[in-house]
Amino acid sequence: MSSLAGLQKWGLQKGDRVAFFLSNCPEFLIAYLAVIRLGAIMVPINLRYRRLELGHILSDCTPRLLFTERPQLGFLDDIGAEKQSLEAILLVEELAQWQADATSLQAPLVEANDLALVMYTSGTTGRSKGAMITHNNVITTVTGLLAAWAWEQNDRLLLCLPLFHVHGLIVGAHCALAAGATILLRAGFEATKTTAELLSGAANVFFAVPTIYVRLIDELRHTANRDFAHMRLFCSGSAPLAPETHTAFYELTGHTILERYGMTETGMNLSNAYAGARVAGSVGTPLPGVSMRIVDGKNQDVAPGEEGELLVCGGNVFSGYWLAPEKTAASFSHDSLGHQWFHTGDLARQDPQTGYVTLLGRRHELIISGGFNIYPREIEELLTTYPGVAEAAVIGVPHAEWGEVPAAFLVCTAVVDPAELITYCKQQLASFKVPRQITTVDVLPRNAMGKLQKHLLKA
Ligand code: MLC
Ligand code: AMP
Repeated sequence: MSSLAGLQKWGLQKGDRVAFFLSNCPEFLIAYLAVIRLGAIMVPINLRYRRLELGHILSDCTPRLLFTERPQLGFLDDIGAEKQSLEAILLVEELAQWQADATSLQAPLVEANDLALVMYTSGTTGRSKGAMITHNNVITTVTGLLAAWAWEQNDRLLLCLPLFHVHGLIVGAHCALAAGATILLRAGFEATKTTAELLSGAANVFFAVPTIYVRLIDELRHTANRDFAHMRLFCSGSAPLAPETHTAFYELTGHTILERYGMTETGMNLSNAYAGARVAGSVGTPLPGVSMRIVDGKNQDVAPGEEGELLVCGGNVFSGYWLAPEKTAASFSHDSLGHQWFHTGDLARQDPQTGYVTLLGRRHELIISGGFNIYPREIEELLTTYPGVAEAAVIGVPHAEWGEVPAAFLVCTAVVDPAELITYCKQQLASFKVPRQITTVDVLPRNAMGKLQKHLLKA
């Protein structure tokens, strides 16, 4: 009996979308592999998403099927017409009932440029965009990482990152599967439990976001046994790893974290060396199959060592945004040889001697909190729907554990109770997007053109 045959028997076809709103569990991976083997497209949804985000994603990618679990059903009840494309909801508890005899299976031909995933990523316009990721994109990232990080069949990856993002799914699960390695899949990260498991010797590879390393360091400061001699690799990515975290982790464990840099749209782009230098504050050099440039505002290459926007090109780069050709066109430029370069929005500088790249910030207003992306515009739009809020500006403020958290500045025409406003936001948006600070101001700082001067709010 197989899930692949079960999904085909149900009628799942090449090009159909299947949304996953599910915690980490083996069934997630089993169903995911079945979906993409049938040429259907998996759409993972962040489990913390609520009414606004869920409604948008379901109405945008119009999935026929949703794979979820009982505790999430209540959040789906909050959504109306936006989920009307759904023909069935498959509960993880019922996956076994969906299996069918594999002898009747006729898996279609799935080609390199067919879509495997549409992954929603925060949008500058307030609504998230679906990044269309092909089988070839996944393969390019995976083959690059297998070579660059010396994956082996006897590796054991402790995977606590969510499977609904590139880091957990592609860097973690796909690489381990492709290497024929073992995945110790966990529902999430818990400092005490995860530390104990890492010390137990069960795993030898660990991937995390910087917030997790900050919490591990806190935990290790009052742990007597810090013997990690069995560990082969600790990696960090998805947000900037503070050099202090890099150093503190080395001092406590004797391991130098390998930092790498990627994006939903591009998979993995750059990495520090596995066998060579792992430089704190740097994301290293391009992975196999990835080319990079650093350009100025006129799209001209900057002089070596100068700052500019990082562009990438290669088989890892996605094929565009779902149903959004204009947004796709705006994110690429072409060089004289006809190569397509994706504009990452990340500002970078490359060391002329070593070739190592340092990320310096972002061109857009993206806030990264604990490895999750937040675009201020989405929160600002919601805040101004609240009675009494006339204008809203959201910025990221530094935070020791999360890296950054959102803070809101409001211009109000009536008295607004911050606690009630926060409750209102939590009903509609993932709680990590809810502003941690709310400040009421008479006016928002604007320039002569009326454009908001967010840097003045930061000051
Ligand atoms: C949870 N909370 C967060 C948060 N995660 N707040 C800010 N930022 C976050 N990232 C809040 C919850 O909303 C909740 O608030 C409270 O913390 C407790 O929730 P929790 O579920 O118990 O949190 P916890 O399990 O401790 O989660 C922390 C975490 C998690 C660091 C383990 O955020 C996480 O798994 N981050 C990894 C994200 C990731 O994989 N990103 C990769 C993107 S891919 P309240 O108010 O409800 O109590 C990518 C490309 C690349 O970027 O390069 O990899
Ligand atoms: P996402 O859209 O969630 O895939 O997030 C991609 C963004 O995360 C990138 O554009 C970077 O801004 C950021 N990012 C990923 N890895 C790193 C890293 N190692 N250091 C700094 N920023 C990172």
